[in-house]
Formats: sequence, structure tokens, C-alpha cells
Amino acid sequence: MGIIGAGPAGLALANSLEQLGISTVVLEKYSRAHVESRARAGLIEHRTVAFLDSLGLSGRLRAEGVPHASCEFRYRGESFSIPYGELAGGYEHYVYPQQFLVRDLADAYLERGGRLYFSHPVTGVDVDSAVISAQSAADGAELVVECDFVAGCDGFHGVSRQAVPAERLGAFSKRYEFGWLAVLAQAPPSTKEIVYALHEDGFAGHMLRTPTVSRYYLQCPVGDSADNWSDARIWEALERRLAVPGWELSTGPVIEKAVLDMRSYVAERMDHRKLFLVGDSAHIITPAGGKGMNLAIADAQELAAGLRAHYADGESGRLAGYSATCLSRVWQAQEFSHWMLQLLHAPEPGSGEREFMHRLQLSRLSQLRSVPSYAAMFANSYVGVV
Ligand code: RFL
Repeated sequence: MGIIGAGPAGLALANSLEQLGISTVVLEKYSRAHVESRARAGLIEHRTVAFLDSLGLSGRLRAEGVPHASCEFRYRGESFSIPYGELAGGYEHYVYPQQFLVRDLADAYLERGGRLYFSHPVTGVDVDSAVISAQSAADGAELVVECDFVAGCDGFHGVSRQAVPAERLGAFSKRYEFGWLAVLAQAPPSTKEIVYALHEDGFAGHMLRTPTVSRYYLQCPVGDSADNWSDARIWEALERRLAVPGWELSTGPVIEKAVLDMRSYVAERMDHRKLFLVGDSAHIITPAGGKGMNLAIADAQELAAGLRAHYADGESGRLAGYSATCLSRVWQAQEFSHWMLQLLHAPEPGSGEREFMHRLQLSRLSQLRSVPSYAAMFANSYVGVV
């Protein structure tokens, strides 16, 4: 199996296939140091942890990650917690930074003798012959890999999706009418659980990463620039939007800030001839709900199961159903992420619907707060049981 990309999808797939006795080669565009320092996701779903457990790859995650079973919603100076773990039948999330998981998966793969070529951007994929061409970033030497199949795990801006004809890809997308300023700061968490705040100035989120680093999100206009957000403006906005009586925000130096384009994209088919698209190369989702990395790893799990059936049992039905199986989960996550955004985002000022929408949001929050069956639906989707 030729695997393009050493992100969560590519490395989960590579480890899983090697354990099944299916040989793999992984080609990655960037250096190891670059890949292992990219801070992105941090919320690891119950079913992702269970998959990593089954591969014996969750040791550090379980030792250093922090289990979470409750999150907090804030609005109009009030707050309430949802014990989503309990509501979802005792399952929990882990907070563990994506770059740590990538490091763990790369270590495990290399320890098994896996062939992982860092700094080798793939330049072409032949979907009929499953031949991959790459070039060494160091000396320009060409590397050609002949495989049975190719897994395009090269993220949204990779090359593999371009090898699928547009009419087969048949993609769907949605762009939201607001952006998110994503902030990473050298600041200890100001809360024990993730906080989502609805505020008339826009959404604010306080996410957890490590005891010394936290992530925050602030709703901002589409096309806004991170340069418009000084550290002082960021902390002032977070303090105002997240405010509840008696609560204090810990601050610290901002390490990273970027305005995210809030958009979702789903390819209608995730396979073409001998190529399978896995993770962000086939679908992206807004960060609301923390689903992207989990979906990427779930795709890898499904593809590994299909390949196992193909090689070990000579049965190709599961591989043929790969795209449909993954897409059903992807659309469920898209629906959840969309629902979260509708719950928490202030419509643009000046929109005639603003007050109407705001009252719908308050009604949703009140149902989440007081109707256990409504909260259970949220809990199951959030923790990743359904
Ligand atoms: P990745 O992680 O983008 O990895 C793709 C890899 O492919 C390499 N590559 C190539 N290699 C060889 N040749 C080429 N031509 C190549 N082109 C690219 C890249 O260098 C890279 O190493 O995709 P993958 O594996 O599908 O994983 C997807 C996740 O990274 C992504 O969905 C998440 O980060 C999304 N996401 C979140 N997901 C969650 O589950 N929970 C979260 O809390 C969460 N928070 C986030 C997020 C994404 C964010 N950004 C990037 C918008 C927070 C943020 C700020």
C-alpha cells in the first residue's frame, strides 16, 4: 500500500496495515520536525481511542492525555454544564494535542521498521497502475513507488484528490458567513472543561490542550485578518464574551493566531480505481465539535478493515463499500458541526433575522440545559458514540 501523507490518517492507516501484515510505504512532503509540531486538533473521541487501544498505540495518550466527560455552555452571564459522558452511557473524550498523537504514531511505525520518507512531496499518482512519483526535497532525486493500492492521506491541499475526475468526485461544500480567529496561547487553562459561549458580539470558545497551553476561538467577520487582533484585543474579547460572575481568565503570550475560513467540503466518492481518499483529502469540516481528525482516523480504520478482507479472505465487498460507509459517518458529523454553529453563532449585525435567530438559540440552549433526551442527542454525537 502506498500512503501519501504522514498526518493522523496516513499514520493510523500505516500502523494498522503493518500489524495486519500488509506492507506499506509512507511519503510525506514535510520534515519530521515540521509534521510533529503542527498544533491543530486536541479532542479525541471515544471510538478513536478504542481503535488506538486495539492497535496498542494509545499508551502515551492514556498516560498524558486528560479524559473529559463534561463541557460548559455560557450565555448572558449564565452557565451550565452538560455531563455528556454520563448521558452517552459512560463514554469520554481525551484531550491530547494532535501533534503528540502524530509523534506517537510515527514513533510506533518507525519502531516496527516502517518505511516513512519525510521531505518527499508526491508529485503524481497513476490511479490505474497505483504508481506514485515523489521527489526528495533535499536533492531533487526522484522516487517511484509501485503498489497494489494508493491511499491519499495528504490533507485538503494535497495532490491525490486532483487525480479523481471532477464528475466522479461530485463534491458538495458550504462556506459559513463568519470566520473564526483561532488562537493558541502559552496560558494555563482557565477552566476544567471546554467552554462554548454564545455572545451578542459573536461566539467564543475556550478549548483545552496541556497544563500550560490553551486554544481559544473567537467569531470574526469573513475576510478578517489576524493582524487586526493584538494580544490585548484577543484577551479583552475573550474576557467579555466568556464572562460569568466570579470567573477569571488566565492570560499569557499568544503563540499562534490565524483566521480560519469556516467551510465544509465533502467529496461524493472517496475512491477511484486503485486510489482511496482518506481523511481531509476527501472531506473537511469546521472545527466546531472537534470532528476532523476523528473522521480521518475512522476512515483509516475502515480502509484497513477493507484491505484485510481483500487480502486475507479474498473478499472485496468491504473495500467496495469503503466510500459509502465513511460518507455516512462524515455526513452525520457535518450535521452535528452545522448544528453547533447554528447554536452558537451570532448572525451578522444588521441582518433582520438576528433577533429571531438569537431567540431560537436561547430556546435550544434552554432545551439542552433542561431536557435530558435533547442533551443525550448532543452527548452521543459529541463524544463519538454514534
Ligand atoms: P493532515 O493532518 O492535513 O495530514 C496530511 C499530510 O499530508 C501531507 N501532504 C503531502 N505529503 C506528500 N506529498 C504531498 N503532495 C502532500 N501534500 C500534503 C501533509 O504535509 C500532511 O502531513 O490530514 P489528515 O491526516 O486527514 O488529518 C486531518 C486532521 O489533521 C484535521 O481534520 C484536524 O486537524 C481538524 N481539526 C480538528 N479535528 C478534530 O478532530 N478535533 C479538533 O479539536 C480539531 N481542531 C482542526 C482543529 C483543524 C484546525 N485547522 C487546521 C483548521 C483546529 C484547527 C485550528
